[in-house]
Amino acid sequence: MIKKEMIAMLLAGGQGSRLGVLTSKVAKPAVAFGGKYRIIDFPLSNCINSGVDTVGVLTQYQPLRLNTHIGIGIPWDLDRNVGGVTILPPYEKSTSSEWYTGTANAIFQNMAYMETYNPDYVLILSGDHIYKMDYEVMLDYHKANKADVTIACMPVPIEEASRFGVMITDGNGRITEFEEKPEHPRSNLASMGIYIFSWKALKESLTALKDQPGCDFGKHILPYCRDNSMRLFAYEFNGYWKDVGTLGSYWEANMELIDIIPEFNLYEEFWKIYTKGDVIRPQYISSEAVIDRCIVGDGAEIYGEVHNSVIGADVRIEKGAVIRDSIIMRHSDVGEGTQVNKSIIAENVTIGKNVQLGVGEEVPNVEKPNIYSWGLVTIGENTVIPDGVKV
Ligand code: ADQ
Ligand code: ADP
Repeated sequence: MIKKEMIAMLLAGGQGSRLGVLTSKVAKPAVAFGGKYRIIDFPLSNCINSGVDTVGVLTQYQPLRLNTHIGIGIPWDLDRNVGGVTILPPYEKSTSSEWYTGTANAIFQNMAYMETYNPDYVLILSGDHIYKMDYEVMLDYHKANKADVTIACMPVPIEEASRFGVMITDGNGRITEFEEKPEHPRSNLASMGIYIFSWKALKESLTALKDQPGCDFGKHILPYCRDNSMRLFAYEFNGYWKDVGTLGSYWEANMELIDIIPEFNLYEEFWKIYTKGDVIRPQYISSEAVIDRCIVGDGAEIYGEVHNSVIGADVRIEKGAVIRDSIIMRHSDVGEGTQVNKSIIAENVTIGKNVQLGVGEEVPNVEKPNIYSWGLVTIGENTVIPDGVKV
């Protein structure tokens, strides 16, 4: 048997319904981010930068683009004879066949994959977070504590704590209480949904709860571990971390990239973020173009004005168009004289001439719930907006 000390299981199968039209045709981890990347690039790059070279990616919801993006893992140096990246969709087994009904159920259904590597530790990751983390340092902490489970965590504003799993620890980092998304949180120490399990603890808890419907780490597995006196430790992370699961946080995380000294820096050499690079021509900025505080992807052609925005690869912005505070993903066109304010435009969108986006009423817009949300205009992929439309 091939031995790997720690393998990673990357959960990438959730629907991501809170991202609305952005995820109607694509899994959340495959959503474009930062003008060049897709969200899953961050955990995958963290893996290789941390020396974790065996990663199972659990997919289920709309996996086509995700699969194409990951391929055999070349951009992340995860094309390996032993280990590397493996895409793990649900499959029929001799005794049962079911979809992944929850995060822990998805891992349980891939017991055979994990056993191939005879791991001492399993790192469980989410496919929808923007951050840089050295998982090896977290593993050292796990070992030093002789922990069964280590949960990466961060303090969050108490008003937001109910969106997360929250925990209470004793003076030594040992978790005494854990509650998944409590209505009235008693602590602001939030779980980042990143766990290291010792193999025995993982196998035991997954097996014990194998008949639990929709078995989920936060709701079922962690409470089981706590109730069975396992050693749960909190690993406090103090870098940048953002769960981009809502339109608001997705927009914000993109906008934070264009700060003059960004809190999250894509330009650091020592912790590179890798992505699949399309072979694409260089960008072209015309003499009438005005651009400030922007990220502009390869192959973009800019003839209009762009302020404070993240423009993806191969986006064309025509003369007289004015873009502000917006995200435009790759392969989209913005026509002459069009104004775009505080909008998120998905891939392959064609916007006609003299269109106005972001001038209408703010949220909630009952008539067009798919377009307005969190004060942002959101346009799903492959949309064509005719000349003169106002949204
Ligand atoms: P949530 O953010 O609500 O809470 P969840 O919806 O459980 O996370 O999804 C976690 C990851 O698993 C996502 O990447 C998702 O795509 C994937 N996923 C969901 N269902 C899946 C399935 N059936 N099959 C495969 N993959 C699936 C979690 C924790 C909280 C913690 C937050 C931090 O439960 O305790 O605070 O993450 O963001
Ligand atoms: P994920 O993004 O984790 O894959 P979903 O997007 O499917 O999961 O949503 C998770 C849960 O959050 C759903 O039950 C959804 O109803 C709920 N939710 C919806 N809108 C919001 C919101 N504005 N803030 C927090 N949670 C929300």
